[in-house]
Amino acid sequence: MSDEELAGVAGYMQRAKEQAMQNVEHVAEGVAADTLSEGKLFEIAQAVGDKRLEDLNVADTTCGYCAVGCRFDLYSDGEEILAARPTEDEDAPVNGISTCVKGKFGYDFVNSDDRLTTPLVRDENDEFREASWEEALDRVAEGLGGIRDEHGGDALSVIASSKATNEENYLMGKFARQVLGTNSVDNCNRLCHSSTVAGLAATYGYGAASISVEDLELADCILLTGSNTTEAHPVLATRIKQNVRDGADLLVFDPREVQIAEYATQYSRVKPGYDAVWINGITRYIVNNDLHDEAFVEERTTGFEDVKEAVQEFTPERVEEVTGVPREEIVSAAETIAEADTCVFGWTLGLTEHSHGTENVMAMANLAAVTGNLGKPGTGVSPFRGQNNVQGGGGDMGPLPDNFPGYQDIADDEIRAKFEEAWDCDISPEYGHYTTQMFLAADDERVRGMYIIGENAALSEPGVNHAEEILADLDFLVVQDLFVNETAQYADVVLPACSFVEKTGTFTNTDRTVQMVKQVMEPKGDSRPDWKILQDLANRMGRDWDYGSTAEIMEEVNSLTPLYGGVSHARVEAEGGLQWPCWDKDHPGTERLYTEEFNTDDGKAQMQAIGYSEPAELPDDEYPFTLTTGRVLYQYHTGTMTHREEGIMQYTPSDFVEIHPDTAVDYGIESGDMVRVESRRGEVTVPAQVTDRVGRDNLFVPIHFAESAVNRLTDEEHLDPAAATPEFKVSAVRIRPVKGEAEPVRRADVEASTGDD
Ligand SMILES: Nc1nc2c(c(=O)[nH]1)N[C@H]1C(S)=C(S)[C@@H](COP(=O)(O)OP(=O)(O)OC[C@H]3O[C@@H](n4cnc5c(=O)[nH]c(N)nc54)[C@H](O)[C@@H]3O)O[C@H]1N2
Ligand SMILES: Nc1nc2c(c(=O)[nH]1)N[C@H]1C(S)=C(S)[C@@H](COP(=O)(O)OP(=O)(O)OC[C@H]3O[C@@H](n4cnc5c(=O)[nH]c(N)nc54)[C@H](O)[C@@H]3O)O[C@H]1N2
Ligand code: SF4
Ligand SMILES: [Mo]
Repeated sequence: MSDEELAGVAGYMQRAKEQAMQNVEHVAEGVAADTLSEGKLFEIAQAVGDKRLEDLNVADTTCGYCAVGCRFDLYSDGEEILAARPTEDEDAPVNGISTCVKGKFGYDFVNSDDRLTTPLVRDENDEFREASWEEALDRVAEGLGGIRDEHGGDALSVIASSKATNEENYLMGKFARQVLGTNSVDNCNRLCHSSTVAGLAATYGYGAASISVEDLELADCILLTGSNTTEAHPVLATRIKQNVRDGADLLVFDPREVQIAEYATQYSRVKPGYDAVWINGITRYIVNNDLHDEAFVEERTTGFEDVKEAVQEFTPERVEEVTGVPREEIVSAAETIAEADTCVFGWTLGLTEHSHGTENVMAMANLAAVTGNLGKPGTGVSPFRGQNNVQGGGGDMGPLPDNFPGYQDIADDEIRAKFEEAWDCDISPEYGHYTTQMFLAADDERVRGMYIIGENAALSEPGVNHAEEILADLDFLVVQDLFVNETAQYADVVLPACSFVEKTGTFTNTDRTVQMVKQVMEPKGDSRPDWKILQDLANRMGRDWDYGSTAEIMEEVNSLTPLYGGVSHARVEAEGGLQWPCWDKDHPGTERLYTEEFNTDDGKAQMQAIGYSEPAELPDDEYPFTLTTGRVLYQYHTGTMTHREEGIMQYTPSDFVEIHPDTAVDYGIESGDMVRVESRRGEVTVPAQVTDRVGRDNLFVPIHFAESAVNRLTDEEHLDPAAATPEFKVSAVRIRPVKGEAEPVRRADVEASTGDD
């Protein structure tokens, strides 16, 4: 690099990155690692003179990685993303001047050499060749249209993308129903928080967080479970830690002693798969000792007596026996929650990715209701959502088999008639397939063609050995993505889409805030935003879509979706974000749900008696360990974005298996040794990370690498009965060391610190 370049912003970015990556290597994990404040690593004003800054494009936009919804200015010279700089506080309600390493530096994927820049079609030799948009779209129209005409729309499925904008997801749902004639449209929420959505909707009316992120700092007590907050939602973790430093209590229940546990007033190790048991145990202690909020229960809930009766079996002794949580810890957690004036209940996938996740969530919803912790500042339920736009694009916009936008039930005749009229088509009242069921339905050819947009199903679905066979056997598969990911390898046509830095629209974050996403670069090569691709395709398949911008699409959303009635681009822009429900253009948006009433027929929270179910697959002599799966800070899911970042790859070059030191001794395994992990469905080989973060009988493997695709091990058949979520968090497995070179496990060397950030 020349001196001149080094002096410019690109050089500065490069050096800042190198410095950041060195920091994370050398400073103990926790900190340099989890959130980076602006001042620490990047002073753009100091890096570029005003003159050069004028030559750059700048857009204030929203991060496209996770659902925290950090806001920052992105700088580009038109060729690449040069810098991300958090904006002023008032425009960045969640993050202020912080971001995590992904939002700050994770942009090399945009210009990566293997970025898809033209459409690809399969040729006569079964190889991909480049094609014009005309040819590729014709092939898709023929492929999907042919199946629709011969077998009916039900033979087609669409997987929509929670990476894409709200406006694009609205069109994905509309395309499925209007153009293809199928209700089988779903998205990654099914693999993630759909049991949260089902459980909260059943009890309170809305399947979403009731809080604003600010409540994490207002609460006197926070109960966190099944959430590796510092790695998966780093900026939220920082806010929680701040509150703990200011004196709040933090209770953490997790089978792994994740880093946030270091800050906890109480950490309890739970046996994976039995959460309803300890939650009901806490509720029992509270109601039996009259520690519940009687006035709230009386005025604002129904079902208390049923709940009280149902929890009686969960005595502290029983809870200890089933979950491994010592009885005193149930008592102390219950007392802490009851004594706190305000409490927030936070959770993530440890609670939901089970064959009975909805039950876990409903047990939690009962606990929040009996303690009256809803609708007031510093109280509420907070499922931390996953993908950047899974709340909005994956839920609110209705690319769902059972709901239109705004959670309007497709089986409701009046609602269906409204959409049939607006979209000028017939819509079946029968629910379509959930994502997990699409793959099962394809087995007997009930599904013959799929349109997969921005979802790497070949790695992220449960039981991918089977998913791969299904994808290979489909009559027609079209994939729309930034890369030829593992799923696209099975496609007949691959359409090149744009990433969030190349398009404009909105994302909705984990606390229901709709925020602007703004284009800062032209689409790479011949790639196109998802909404434009859908429009071209709809028009090729006989429709007449004529959207000039995503703002126009949002106007259509406003007219059909009461929750988003007043959410226009102009307002989101002017007000720096708007929280739904926002009923009309004069409505200010909703900071906190349920301040006055619940979204139920009688306005009360409808508590229901909840027992507990066992995980679908229990450990036995043959498969003695319980495997759980999840994430690490630096990597994002199947790696399409983060694997193209050199610094990140140096730091976390592969998946690994966390093994308890006693187990490691039993098997003669040391950190770095290669270990084969086998389930009844498949096997993967990964380096060992010996650590007491996991319990004696548990193992943990991340989900980030195709080479060790952990979903070869997971089970696709036992799904949550209400939400069809798979049991990603529990599989019975066995292990054996395999001979061969030991691999460096960079992350293994890094133990959590008690450092201050
Ligand atoms: N760096 C990074 N951040 C991300 C993502 C990413 O890929 N990388 N993905 C985003 C997405 S889409 C999502 S959904 C979120 C997920 O965010 P998290 O759910 O926090 O992420 P996981 O790593 O899946 O961790 C789940 C936690 O559940 C615990 N757990 C496992 N089994 C059980 C159980 O039976 N009971 C309980 N109580 N806990 C259990 C695990 O030990 C772990 O601490 O992260 C988002 N943020
Ligand atoms: N074992 C196990 N499996 C899991 C989980 C687990 O905890 N354990 N977690 C589950 C969860 S919570 C989730 S959310 C899923 C995640 O699974 P996926 O959603 O399949 O994972 P990603 O790698 O994020 O895939 C997103 C794809 O979208 C592309 N993309 C990015 N932006 C855009 C865009 O704007 N437009 C288009 N068209 N494409 C774009 C990316 O290149 C990538 O191929 O994994 C699930 N699978
Ligand atoms: S915490 Fe999430 S939204 Fe914020 S910068 Fe990191 S990945 Fe982006
Ligand atoms: Mo997710």
